[in-house]
Amino acid sequence: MKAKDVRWLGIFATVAVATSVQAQFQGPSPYLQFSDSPFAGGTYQYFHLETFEDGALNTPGVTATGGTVIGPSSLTDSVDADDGVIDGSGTRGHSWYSNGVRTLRFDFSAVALETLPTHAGLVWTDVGVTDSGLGFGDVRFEAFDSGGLSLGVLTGSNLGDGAANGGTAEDRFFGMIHPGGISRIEMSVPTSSDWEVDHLQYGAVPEPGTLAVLTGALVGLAARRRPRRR
Ligand SMILES: [Ca+2]
Ligand SMILES: [Ca+2]
Ligand SMILES: [Ca+2]
Repeated sequence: MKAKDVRWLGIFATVAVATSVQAQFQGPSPYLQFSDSPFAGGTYQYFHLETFEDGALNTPGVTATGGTVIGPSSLTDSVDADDGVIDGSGTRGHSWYSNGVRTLRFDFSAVALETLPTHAGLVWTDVGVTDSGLGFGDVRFEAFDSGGLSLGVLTGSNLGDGAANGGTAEDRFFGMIHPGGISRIEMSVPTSSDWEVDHLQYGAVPEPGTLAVLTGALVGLAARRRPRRR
């Protein structure tokens, strides 16, 4: 490729990157099963859904800071469908319990996954004891780009059902779509260290804008390189 062509390709690539950085929050939205996810039905290079039903956080390329798996109990608040029946209860499933912290953090590995997720989210399922009482609290979801910079905060105000018994009507999905990649997500309940999440999910799709512009650039270069007839 000629130096001039490389320069043009660089310009096209810069335009492509500039059009691919928009961050788009999803939710908070009701969630009883995976098909309620705004990410369901998409086409992905990879997609992982961690339901915790095997008793572990073991989907690839993710590391948690804070929290632990809890299994079936009268206080467990799994996503409703995980116990096999949508019946308004998540007590017979597994979830990820805050276990004494107010912020749960999930880091994604670009090495293990080959490319950072463009889609990442999870479901807030419960708050128990809070600073001011039982069963209601604000929920804060934050996502970070490939350089570790915040992409913003999505807040759910006063979520909950006033109880700590596995009811599922108040469960809410929080997520982020960022074509430039997501290196980490965090969820917090600023007034409680007694709460649960479930259905951690993340996947990557090719950036259509980048592909379209780069394809256009390559087609343009091919046309320019075609030998001319005299
Ligand atoms: Ca259920
Ligand atoms: Ca579960
Ligand atoms: Ca719940």
